[in-house]
Amino acid sequence: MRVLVSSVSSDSHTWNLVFLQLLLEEMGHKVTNLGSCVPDNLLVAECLRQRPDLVVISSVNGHGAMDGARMIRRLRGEPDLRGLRVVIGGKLGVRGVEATSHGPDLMEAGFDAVFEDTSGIAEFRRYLSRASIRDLEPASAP
Ligand code: B12
Repeated sequence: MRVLVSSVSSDSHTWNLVFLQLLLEEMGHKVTNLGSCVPDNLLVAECLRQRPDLVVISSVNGHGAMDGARMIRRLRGEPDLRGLRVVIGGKLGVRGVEATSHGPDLMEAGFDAVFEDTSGIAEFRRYLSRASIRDLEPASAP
């Protein structure tokens, strides 16, 4: 798959993005990494320009749930991006392991999947394997 990796607008951390890029490349995917502090409008413009198969959003500064919800609503507002697969993960709030899950709200806002830091990376790997298999299926498959 062609995968776009990005952070949200407020988040300046970068090693999370490098980690995800390496993981995805090791799994055979082609990655464009937009880096940290990506404004919503830039992400939307790059999605329209590159038409990736999957967008992976990462945030660890604690504002990911808030920034992510705003960003995905903006992205889903573009008619051409309504069907684009977009997932988010990382340390999405400021309450750490005590936090209630941000998953339901972020799914409601428009993400296809949410991978909170506490759930580890195995679930994300499984999701990627399933997503890749689906992309290989012919369009007419039942
Ligand atoms: C290095 C670091 C910094 C560096 C970043 C340098 C750089 N070039 O990236 C600097 C000093 C700049 C920094 C700044 C800040 N930081 Co900082 N930083 C860290 C630190 C020590 C390590 C982060 C790191 O690089 N980890 C290595 C990467 C590979 O791992 P990771 O980020 O944890 O990501 C993993 C998972 O989260 C997961 N993951 C992440 N994204 C995704 C996405 C998907 C889809 C999936 C499946 C998984 C996934 O996979 C990764 C690998 O396991 C952490 C504390 C810690 N020990 O984690 C704090 C930490 C992330 N920082 C924190 C904070 C608060 C800040 C600041 C806001 C501090 C401040 N008051 O200024 C600022 C951020 C400002 C901003 N605008 O964003 C907090 C966040 C708190 C929270 N979320 O509840 C942390 C957790 C420290 C703490 N315990 O309080 N930071």
